Amino acid sequence: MFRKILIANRGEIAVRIIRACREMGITTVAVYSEADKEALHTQLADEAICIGPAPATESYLNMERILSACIAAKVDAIHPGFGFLSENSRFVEMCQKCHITFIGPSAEMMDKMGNKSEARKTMMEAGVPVVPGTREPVYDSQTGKKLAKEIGYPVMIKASFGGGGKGMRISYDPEDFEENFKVAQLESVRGFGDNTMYIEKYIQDPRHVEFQILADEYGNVVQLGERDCSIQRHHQKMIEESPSVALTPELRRRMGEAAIKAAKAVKYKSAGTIEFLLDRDQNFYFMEMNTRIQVEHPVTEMVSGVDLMKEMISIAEGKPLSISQEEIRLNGHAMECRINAEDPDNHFRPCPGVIREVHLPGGNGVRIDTAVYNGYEIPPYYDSMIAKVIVHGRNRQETIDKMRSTLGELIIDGVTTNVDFQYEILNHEDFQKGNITTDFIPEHFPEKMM
Ligand code: MV4
Repeated sequence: MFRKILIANRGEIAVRIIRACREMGITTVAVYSEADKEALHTQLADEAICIGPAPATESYLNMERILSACIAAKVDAIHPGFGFLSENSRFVEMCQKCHITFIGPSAEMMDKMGNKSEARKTMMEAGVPVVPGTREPVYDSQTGKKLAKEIGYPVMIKASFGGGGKGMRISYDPEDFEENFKVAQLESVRGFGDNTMYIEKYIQDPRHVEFQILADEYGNVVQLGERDCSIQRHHQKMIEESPSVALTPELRRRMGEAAIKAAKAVKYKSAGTIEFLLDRDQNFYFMEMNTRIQVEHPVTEMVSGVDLMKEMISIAEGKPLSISQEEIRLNGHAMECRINAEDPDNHFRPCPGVIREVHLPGGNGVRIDTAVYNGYEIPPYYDSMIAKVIVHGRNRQETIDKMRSTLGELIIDGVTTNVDFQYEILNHEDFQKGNITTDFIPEHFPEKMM
Protein backbone atom coordinates (compact mmCIF):
# COMPACT_ATOMS: atom_id res chain seq x y z
CA MET A 1 0.00 0.00 0.00
CA PHE A 2 1.20 3.51 -0.81
CA ARG A 3 1.27 6.01 2.03
CA LYS A 4 2.72 8.90 0.02
CA ILE A 5 3.04 9.66 -3.71
CA LEU A 6 5.04 12.32 -5.55
CA ILE A 7 3.46 13.75 -8.69
CA ALA A 8 6.11 14.44 -11.34
CA ASN A 9 3.92 16.68 -13.48
CA ARG A 10 1.95 19.93 -13.55
CA GLY A 11 -1.33 21.35 -14.82
CA GLU A 12 -4.67 19.55 -14.93
CA ILE A 13 -3.15 16.06 -14.92
CA ALA A 14 -1.23 16.77 -11.69
CA VAL A 15 -4.50 17.99 -10.14
CA ARG A 16 -6.29 14.87 -11.42
CA ILE A 17 -3.67 12.63 -9.76
CA ILE A 18 -3.82 14.59 -6.47
CA ARG A 19 -7.62 14.14 -6.36
CA ALA A 20 -7.37 10.38 -6.98
CA CYS A 21 -4.74 10.05 -4.22
CA ARG A 22 -6.87 12.04 -1.78
CA GLU A 23 -9.82 9.70 -2.38
CA MET A 24 -7.53 6.75 -1.73
CA GLY A 25 -6.15 8.24 1.51
CA ILE A 26 -2.68 8.73 0.03
CA THR A 27 -0.62 11.80 0.98
CA THR A 28 0.54 13.85 -2.04
CA VAL A 29 3.76 15.69 -2.81
CA ALA A 30 3.80 18.16 -5.70
CA VAL A 31 6.98 19.27 -7.41
CA TYR A 32 6.99 22.65 -9.10
CA SER A 33 9.23 24.92 -11.12
CA GLU A 34 9.93 28.55 -10.28
CA ALA A 35 7.24 29.46 -12.85
CA ASP A 36 4.66 27.32 -11.01
CA LYS A 37 4.89 28.74 -7.46
CA GLU A 38 1.24 29.82 -7.68
CA ALA A 39 0.04 26.85 -9.77
CA LEU A 40 -3.01 24.91 -8.62
CA HIS A 41 -1.14 21.61 -8.26
CA THR A 42 1.41 23.35 -6.01
CA GLN A 43 -1.40 24.63 -3.81
CA LEU A 44 -3.59 21.51 -3.74
CA ALA A 45 -0.96 18.91 -2.78
CA ASP A 46 -0.26 18.15 0.87
CA GLU A 47 3.39 19.14 0.35
CA ALA A 48 5.17 20.98 -2.45
CA ILE A 49 8.85 21.05 -3.35
CA CYS A 50 10.48 23.47 -5.78
CA ILE A 51 12.71 21.54 -8.17
CA GLY A 52 14.27 24.30 -10.23
CA PRO A 53 13.95 27.04 -12.84
CA ALA A 54 11.07 27.40 -15.28
CA PRO A 55 12.45 25.54 -18.33
CA ALA A 56 11.22 21.93 -18.19
CA THR A 57 14.73 20.57 -18.81
CA GLU A 58 15.76 22.12 -15.49
CA SER A 59 12.66 21.10 -13.54
CA TYR A 60 9.96 18.64 -14.70
CA LEU A 61 12.50 16.76 -16.83
CA ASN A 62 15.29 16.86 -14.27
CA MET A 63 15.44 13.29 -13.00
CA GLU A 64 18.04 13.87 -10.27
CA ARG A 65 16.13 16.77 -8.75
CA ILE A 66 12.84 14.88 -8.82
CA LEU A 67 14.38 11.81 -7.19
CA SER A 68 16.05 14.01 -4.56
CA ALA A 69 12.59 15.42 -3.78
CA CYS A 70 11.26 11.84 -3.50
CA ILE A 71 13.96 10.91 -1.02
CA ALA A 72 13.60 14.13 1.00
CA ALA A 73 9.82 13.69 1.23
CA LYS A 74 10.09 9.92 1.86
CA VAL A 75 7.55 8.93 -0.79
CA ASP A 76 6.69 5.36 -1.73
CA ALA A 77 5.87 6.00 -5.34
CA ILE A 78 5.95 8.49 -8.18
CA HIS A 79 3.19 9.22 -10.70
CA PRO A 80 4.53 10.63 -13.99
CA GLY A 81 1.22 11.67 -15.60
CA PHE A 82 1.73 12.12 -19.38
CA GLY A 83 4.50 13.87 -21.31
CA PHE A 84 7.66 14.86 -19.37
CA LEU A 85 9.22 11.65 -17.89
CA SER A 86 6.21 9.38 -18.38
CA GLU A 87 7.83 7.32 -21.15
CA ASN A 88 11.46 7.59 -20.12
CA SER A 89 12.77 4.09 -19.34
CA ARG A 90 16.01 5.43 -17.85
CA PHE A 91 13.93 7.32 -15.29
CA VAL A 92 12.00 4.12 -14.47
CA GLU A 93 15.32 2.36 -13.81
CA MET A 94 16.52 5.23 -11.62
CA CYS A 95 13.31 5.04 -9.57
CA GLN A 96 13.89 1.33 -9.08
CA LYS A 97 17.46 1.96 -7.86
CA CYS A 98 16.07 4.44 -5.33
CA HIS A 99 13.42 1.92 -4.18
CA ILE A 100 10.59 4.17 -5.34
CA THR A 101 7.73 2.56 -7.27
CA PHE A 102 7.18 4.09 -10.70
CA ILE A 103 3.42 4.10 -11.32
CA GLY A 104 3.38 2.69 -14.83
CA PRO A 105 4.87 -0.17 -16.85
CA SER A 106 8.41 -1.53 -16.52
CA ALA A 107 11.42 0.02 -18.26
CA GLU A 108 11.68 -3.03 -20.55
CA MET A 109 8.03 -2.67 -21.58
CA MET A 110 8.56 1.00 -22.41
CA ASP A 111 11.60 0.20 -24.54
CA LYS A 112 9.80 -2.64 -26.30
CA MET A 113 6.81 -0.48 -27.25
CA GLY A 114 8.84 2.70 -27.78
CA ASN A 115 10.68 0.94 -30.61
CA LYS A 116 7.84 0.88 -33.13
CA SER A 117 9.34 -1.52 -35.65
CA GLU A 118 9.99 -3.96 -32.80
CA ALA A 119 6.45 -3.44 -31.47
CA ARG A 120 5.15 -4.14 -34.99
CA LYS A 121 7.06 -7.41 -35.16
CA THR A 122 5.88 -8.43 -31.68
CA MET A 123 2.25 -7.79 -32.66
CA MET A 124 2.61 -9.66 -35.99
CA GLU A 125 3.92 -12.68 -34.08
CA ALA A 126 1.08 -12.41 -31.56
CA GLY A 127 -1.51 -12.47 -34.36
CA VAL A 128 -2.61 -8.86 -33.94
CA PRO A 129 -3.32 -7.29 -37.35
CA VAL A 130 -0.71 -4.70 -38.35
CA VAL A 131 -0.59 -2.49 -41.46
CA PRO A 132 0.89 -4.54 -44.34
CA GLY A 133 4.59 -3.71 -44.45
CA THR A 134 8.10 -4.62 -43.33
CA ARG A 135 8.81 -7.22 -40.67
CA GLU A 136 12.43 -6.25 -40.00
CA PRO A 137 13.94 -2.78 -39.54
CA VAL A 138 15.19 -0.97 -42.66
CA TYR A 139 18.36 1.13 -42.60
CA ASP A 140 19.04 2.10 -46.22
CA SER A 141 16.96 3.49 -49.06
CA GLN A 142 18.01 0.78 -51.57
CA THR A 143 16.66 -2.04 -49.41
CA GLY A 144 13.66 0.11 -48.58
CA LYS A 145 12.85 0.64 -52.24
CA LYS A 146 12.82 -3.12 -52.94
CA LEU A 147 10.50 -3.69 -49.98
CA ALA A 148 8.23 -0.80 -50.99
CA LYS A 149 7.74 -2.40 -54.39
CA GLU A 150 6.58 -5.62 -52.71
CA ILE A 151 4.25 -3.73 -50.36
CA GLY A 152 2.80 -1.68 -53.22
CA TYR A 153 2.63 2.11 -53.50
CA PRO A 154 1.74 4.44 -51.89
CA VAL A 155 3.77 3.62 -48.78
CA MET A 156 4.46 5.34 -45.48
CA ILE A 157 8.10 5.51 -44.39
CA LYS A 158 8.32 5.75 -40.62
CA ALA A 159 11.04 6.25 -38.02
CA SER A 160 11.10 3.47 -35.44
CA PHE A 161 11.41 5.99 -32.61
CA GLY A 162 9.21 8.58 -34.31
CA GLY A 163 6.34 10.47 -32.83
CA GLY A 164 4.20 13.50 -33.54
CA GLY A 165 4.57 12.96 -37.27
CA LYS A 166 8.35 13.48 -37.15
CA GLY A 167 10.45 11.13 -39.26
CA MET A 168 7.40 10.15 -41.32
CA ARG A 169 6.98 10.53 -45.12
CA ILE A 170 4.58 9.26 -47.76
CA SER A 171 6.04 7.90 -50.98
CA TYR A 172 3.68 7.66 -53.96
CA ASP A 173 5.97 5.92 -56.45
CA PRO A 174 9.51 4.54 -56.91
CA GLU A 175 10.62 7.92 -58.37
CA ASP A 176 10.18 9.74 -55.07
CA PHE A 177 11.03 6.89 -52.70
CA GLU A 178 14.73 7.46 -52.09
CA GLU A 179 14.35 11.18 -51.52
CA ASN A 180 11.53 10.65 -48.98
CA PHE A 181 13.33 7.82 -47.23
CA LYS A 182 16.45 9.96 -46.82
CA VAL A 183 14.52 12.97 -45.51
CA ALA A 184 12.56 10.84 -43.02
CA GLN A 185 15.72 9.06 -41.86
CA LEU A 186 17.65 12.31 -41.46
CA GLU A 187 14.79 13.76 -39.42
CA SER A 188 14.88 10.64 -37.25
CA VAL A 189 18.64 10.83 -36.69
CA ARG A 190 18.37 14.53 -35.82
CA GLY A 191 15.26 14.23 -33.67
CA PHE A 192 15.66 10.83 -32.01
CA GLY A 193 19.32 9.94 -32.56
CA ASP A 194 18.42 6.75 -34.42
CA ASN A 195 18.30 5.66 -38.08
CA THR A 196 15.97 2.64 -37.75
CA MET A 197 13.07 2.86 -40.21
CA TYR A 198 10.09 0.72 -41.21
CA ILE A 199 7.70 0.85 -44.13
CA GLU A 200 3.94 0.38 -44.25
CA LYS A 201 1.26 0.49 -46.88
CA TYR A 202 -0.21 4.01 -46.82
CA ILE A 203 -3.79 4.00 -45.53
CA GLN A 204 -5.77 6.84 -47.08
CA ASP A 205 -8.10 8.91 -44.88
CA PRO A 206 -8.02 6.55 -41.92
CA ARG A 207 -9.71 6.96 -38.58
CA HIS A 208 -7.67 6.89 -35.39
CA VAL A 209 -9.43 4.50 -33.02
CA GLU A 210 -7.70 3.54 -29.77
CA PHE A 211 -8.67 1.05 -27.06
CA GLN A 212 -8.14 1.71 -23.37
CA ILE A 213 -6.82 -1.25 -21.44
CA LEU A 214 -5.99 -2.00 -17.81
CA ALA A 215 -3.68 -4.85 -16.87
CA ASP A 216 -2.50 -6.05 -13.47
CA GLU A 217 0.56 -8.11 -12.52
CA TYR A 218 -1.52 -11.29 -12.28
CA GLY A 219 -2.21 -11.42 -16.02
CA ASN A 220 -5.71 -9.96 -15.83
CA VAL A 221 -6.41 -7.64 -18.76
CA VAL A 222 -9.61 -5.72 -19.49
CA GLN A 223 -10.51 -3.32 -22.29
CA LEU A 224 -12.80 -0.35 -21.64
CA GLY A 225 -13.90 0.34 -25.18
CA GLU A 226 -12.52 2.73 -27.73
CA ARG A 227 -11.96 6.42 -28.29
CA ASP A 228 -12.19 7.94 -31.74
CA CYS A 229 -9.40 10.54 -31.91
CA SER A 230 -9.61 11.34 -35.60
CA ILE A 231 -10.04 15.10 -35.10
CA GLN A 232 -6.44 16.23 -34.97
CA ARG A 233 -4.28 19.02 -36.35
CA HIS A 234 -0.56 18.54 -36.84
CA HIS A 235 -0.78 15.33 -34.80
CA GLN A 236 -2.32 17.18 -31.87
CA LYS A 237 -5.68 15.71 -30.90
CA MET A 238 -8.47 18.25 -30.54
CA ILE A 239 -11.66 16.23 -29.94
CA GLU A 240 -11.96 12.65 -28.69
CA GLU A 241 -15.14 10.65 -28.25
CA SER A 242 -16.43 7.26 -27.25
CA PRO A 243 -17.94 5.19 -28.76
CA SER A 244 -16.64 5.66 -32.30
CA VAL A 245 -19.43 6.09 -34.87
CA ALA A 246 -17.34 3.98 -37.25
CA LEU A 247 -17.62 0.71 -35.29
CA THR A 248 -20.36 -1.87 -35.43
CA PRO A 249 -20.81 -3.98 -32.28
CA GLU A 250 -19.12 -6.86 -34.12
CA LEU A 251 -16.10 -4.77 -35.16
CA ARG A 252 -15.85 -3.34 -31.63
CA ARG A 253 -15.77 -6.85 -30.21
CA ARG A 254 -13.03 -7.95 -32.63
CA MET A 255 -10.91 -4.83 -32.04
CA GLY A 256 -11.36 -5.13 -28.28
CA GLU A 257 -10.20 -8.73 -28.44
CA ALA A 258 -7.17 -7.70 -30.53
CA ALA A 259 -6.34 -5.01 -27.95
CA ILE A 260 -6.43 -7.57 -25.13
CA LYS A 261 -4.35 -9.97 -27.21
CA ALA A 262 -1.77 -7.21 -27.78
CA ALA A 263 -1.51 -6.42 -24.06
CA LYS A 264 -1.31 -10.09 -23.08
CA ALA A 265 1.36 -10.82 -25.71
CA VAL A 266 3.78 -8.47 -23.93
CA LYS A 267 2.51 -9.19 -20.40
CA TYR A 268 1.61 -5.54 -20.04
CA LYS A 269 0.96 -4.10 -16.59
CA SER A 270 -0.68 -0.70 -15.84
CA ALA A 271 -3.08 1.52 -17.82
CA GLY A 272 -2.30 1.58 -21.53
CA THR A 273 -3.71 2.29 -24.95
CA ILE A 274 -3.65 0.26 -28.15
CA GLU A 275 -3.85 2.57 -31.17
CA PHE A 276 -5.42 1.31 -34.36
CA LEU A 277 -5.85 2.78 -37.81
CA LEU A 278 -9.24 1.97 -39.30
CA ASP A 279 -9.53 2.13 -43.09
CA ARG A 280 -12.59 2.83 -45.24
CA ASP A 281 -13.31 -0.89 -45.63
CA GLN A 282 -13.42 -1.37 -41.84
CA ASN A 283 -10.04 -3.10 -41.73
CA PHE A 284 -8.17 -2.26 -38.54
CA TYR A 285 -4.45 -2.30 -37.95
CA PHE A 286 -2.32 -2.01 -34.82
CA MET A 287 -0.26 1.17 -35.03
CA GLU A 288 1.32 1.86 -31.64
CA MET A 289 0.90 1.17 -27.97
CA ASN A 290 0.94 4.07 -25.50
CA THR A 291 2.44 3.02 -22.19
CA ARG A 292 0.96 5.84 -20.10
CA ILE A 293 -2.28 7.40 -18.90
CA GLN A 294 -3.44 9.66 -21.71
CA VAL A 295 -4.86 13.17 -21.93
CA GLU A 296 -8.20 11.80 -23.16
CA HIS A 297 -8.67 9.18 -20.40
CA PRO A 298 -11.74 11.01 -18.94
CA VAL A 299 -13.74 10.12 -22.07
CA THR A 300 -13.44 6.46 -21.11
CA GLU A 301 -14.11 7.23 -17.44
CA MET A 302 -17.40 8.90 -18.42
CA VAL A 303 -18.73 5.95 -20.44
CA SER A 304 -17.35 3.17 -18.22
CA GLY A 305 -17.71 4.67 -14.75
CA VAL A 306 -14.24 3.25 -13.96
CA ASP A 307 -11.72 5.59 -12.33
CA LEU A 308 -8.67 4.86 -14.50
CA MET A 309 -6.33 6.90 -12.32
CA LYS A 310 -7.24 5.08 -9.11
CA GLU A 311 -7.05 1.75 -10.92
CA MET A 312 -3.59 2.62 -12.30
CA ILE A 313 -2.36 3.47 -8.80
CA SER A 314 -3.78 0.32 -7.21
CA ILE A 315 -2.22 -1.83 -9.98
CA ALA A 316 1.15 -0.28 -9.05
CA GLU A 317 0.45 -1.17 -5.39
CA GLY A 318 0.34 -4.79 -6.54
CA LYS A 319 -3.41 -5.19 -6.26
CA PRO A 320 -5.50 -7.12 -8.80
CA LEU A 321 -7.92 -5.23 -11.05
CA SER A 322 -11.07 -4.24 -9.17
CA ILE A 323 -13.29 -5.10 -12.17
CA SER A 324 -13.62 -8.00 -14.60
CA GLN A 325 -14.46 -7.71 -18.30
CA GLU A 326 -18.02 -8.93 -17.64
CA GLU A 327 -18.58 -6.13 -15.13
CA ILE A 328 -17.62 -3.41 -17.61
CA ARG A 329 -20.72 -1.73 -19.05
CA LEU A 330 -20.22 1.12 -21.47
CA ASN A 331 -22.95 3.67 -21.12
CA GLY A 332 -24.05 6.41 -23.53
CA HIS A 333 -21.63 8.71 -25.29
CA ALA A 334 -18.80 10.96 -24.10
CA MET A 335 -16.76 13.64 -25.81
CA GLU A 336 -13.77 15.76 -24.86
CA CYS A 337 -12.70 19.11 -26.32
CA ARG A 338 -9.17 20.24 -25.52
CA ILE A 339 -9.01 23.94 -24.70
CA ASN A 340 -5.66 25.50 -25.59
CA ALA A 341 -4.35 29.01 -25.00
CA GLU A 342 -3.47 29.52 -28.65
CA ASP A 343 -4.60 31.58 -31.63
CA PRO A 344 -6.17 29.47 -34.41
CA ASP A 345 -6.04 32.51 -36.74
CA ASN A 346 -2.28 32.90 -36.29
CA HIS A 347 -0.85 29.44 -36.91
CA PHE A 348 -2.06 28.33 -33.46
CA ARG A 349 0.63 30.47 -31.87
CA PRO A 350 0.62 29.85 -28.07
CA CYS A 351 -1.00 32.67 -26.09
CA PRO A 352 0.31 32.64 -22.52
CA GLY A 353 -0.73 35.42 -20.13
CA VAL A 354 -2.98 36.28 -17.23
CA ILE A 355 -6.50 34.86 -17.11
CA ARG A 356 -8.54 37.82 -15.94
CA GLU A 357 -11.70 35.89 -15.45
CA VAL A 358 -12.71 32.29 -15.85
CA HIS A 359 -16.16 30.77 -15.60
CA LEU A 360 -16.27 26.98 -15.68
CA PRO A 361 -19.69 25.53 -16.58
CA GLY A 362 -21.14 22.54 -14.75
CA GLY A 363 -24.36 20.58 -14.80
CA ASN A 364 -25.57 17.11 -15.57
CA GLY A 365 -22.88 15.07 -17.33
CA VAL A 366 -20.36 17.91 -17.51
CA ARG A 367 -16.78 17.54 -16.28
CA ILE A 368 -14.00 20.08 -16.60
CA ASP A 369 -10.43 19.07 -15.85
CA THR A 370 -8.29 22.16 -15.50
CA ALA A 371 -5.73 23.87 -13.30
CA VAL A 372 -6.67 27.46 -14.13
CA TYR A 373 -8.42 29.97 -11.84
CA ASN A 374 -9.24 33.70 -11.76
CA GLY A 375 -6.02 35.68 -11.99
CA TYR A 376 -3.87 32.65 -12.91
CA GLU A 377 -0.94 33.40 -15.18
CA ILE A 378 -0.32 30.80 -17.89
CA PRO A 379 3.48 30.50 -18.10
CA PRO A 380 5.02 30.45 -21.60
CA TYR A 381 7.29 27.47 -20.87
CA TYR A 382 4.92 24.52 -21.14
CA ASP A 383 2.10 23.02 -23.20
CA SER A 384 -0.72 25.37 -24.20
CA MET A 385 -3.53 23.00 -23.13
CA ILE A 386 -5.28 24.70 -20.20
CA ALA A 387 -8.52 22.75 -19.83
CA LYS A 388 -10.40 19.66 -20.96
CA VAL A 389 -14.15 19.91 -21.32
CA ILE A 390 -15.71 16.47 -21.12
CA VAL A 391 -19.44 15.83 -21.45
CA HIS A 392 -21.57 12.71 -21.25
CA GLY A 393 -24.95 12.13 -22.86
CA ARG A 394 -27.21 9.21 -23.76
CA ASN A 395 -26.26 9.32 -27.43
CA ARG A 396 -23.95 11.22 -29.79
CA GLN A 397 -26.44 13.96 -30.68
CA GLU A 398 -27.27 14.71 -27.06
CA THR A 399 -23.53 14.77 -26.30
CA ILE A 400 -22.77 17.20 -29.13
CA ASP A 401 -25.67 19.44 -27.99
CA LYS A 402 -24.37 19.36 -24.43
CA MET A 403 -20.82 20.18 -25.60
CA ARG A 404 -22.08 23.15 -27.61
CA SER A 405 -24.08 24.42 -24.64
CA THR A 406 -21.08 23.93 -22.32
CA LEU A 407 -18.57 25.66 -24.62
CA GLY A 408 -21.11 28.46 -25.06
CA GLU A 409 -21.14 29.04 -21.31
CA LEU A 410 -17.37 28.70 -20.82
CA ILE A 411 -15.60 32.03 -20.24
CA ILE A 412 -11.83 32.36 -20.35
CA ASP A 413 -10.98 36.09 -20.47
CA GLY A 414 -7.56 37.61 -20.94
CA VAL A 415 -5.96 35.11 -23.30
CA THR A 416 -6.89 33.88 -26.78
CA THR A 417 -8.12 30.28 -26.89
CA ASN A 418 -9.30 27.75 -29.47
CA VAL A 419 -12.85 27.61 -28.00
CA ASP A 420 -14.48 29.28 -31.03
CA PHE A 421 -12.63 26.94 -33.39
CA GLN A 422 -13.83 23.93 -31.37
CA TYR A 423 -17.35 25.32 -31.70
CA GLU A 424 -16.96 25.58 -35.48
CA ILE A 425 -15.88 21.95 -35.68
CA LEU A 426 -18.85 20.80 -33.58
CA ASN A 427 -21.20 22.76 -35.84
CA HIS A 428 -19.80 21.31 -39.04
CA GLU A 429 -22.24 19.12 -40.96
CA ASP A 430 -19.65 16.40 -41.54
CA PHE A 431 -18.74 16.29 -37.85
CA GLN A 432 -22.40 15.98 -36.94
CA LYS A 433 -22.82 13.17 -39.43
CA GLY A 434 -19.80 11.38 -37.96
CA ASN A 435 -17.79 11.76 -41.16
CA ILE A 436 -14.54 12.20 -39.31
CA THR A 437 -11.16 11.04 -40.55
CA THR A 438 -7.66 12.25 -39.72
CA ASP A 439 -8.01 14.58 -42.73
CA PHE A 440 -11.03 16.41 -41.27
CA ILE A 441 -9.28 19.64 -40.27
CA PRO A 442 -6.98 20.02 -43.32
CA GLU A 443 -9.95 19.20 -45.55
CA HIS A 444 -12.56 21.49 -43.96
CA PHE A 445 -10.36 24.24 -42.56
CA PRO A 446 -7.51 24.56 -45.10
CA GLU A 447 -7.04 28.24 -44.19
CA LYS A 448 -6.15 27.21 -40.63
CA MET A 449 -3.41 24.93 -41.89
CA MET A 450 -1.41 27.66 -43.64
C1 MV4 B 1 -0.21 6.16 -40.92
C2 MV4 B 1 -1.17 6.79 -41.71
C3 MV4 B 1 -1.57 6.16 -42.87
N1 MV4 B 1 -1.03 4.96 -43.21
N2 MV4 B 1 0.28 4.97 -41.29
C4 MV4 B 1 0.47 9.74 -37.81
C5 MV4 B 1 1.20 9.75 -36.51
C6 MV4 B 1 1.76 8.38 -36.33
N3 MV4 B 1 1.52 7.92 -35.01
C7 MV4 B 1 1.09 7.54 -37.35
N4 MV4 B 1 0.37 8.39 -38.25
C8 MV4 B 1 -0.20 7.92 -39.38
N5 MV4 B 1 0.24 6.69 -39.78
C9 MV4 B 1 -0.12 4.40 -42.43
N6 MV4 B 1 0.40 3.24 -42.78
C10 MV4 B 1 -1.67 8.04 -41.29
C11 MV4 B 1 -1.18 8.61 -40.13
C12 MV4 B 1 -1.72 9.89 -39.77
C13 MV4 B 1 -2.54 10.04 -38.66
C14 MV4 B 1 -2.82 8.98 -37.82
C15 MV4 B 1 -3.63 9.14 -36.72
C16 MV4 B 1 -4.18 10.38 -36.47
C17 MV4 B 1 -3.90 11.46 -37.27
C18 MV4 B 1 -3.08 11.31 -38.37
C19 MV4 B 1 -2.82 12.40 -39.20
C20 MV4 B 1 -2.02 12.24 -40.28
C21 MV4 B 1 -1.46 10.99 -40.57
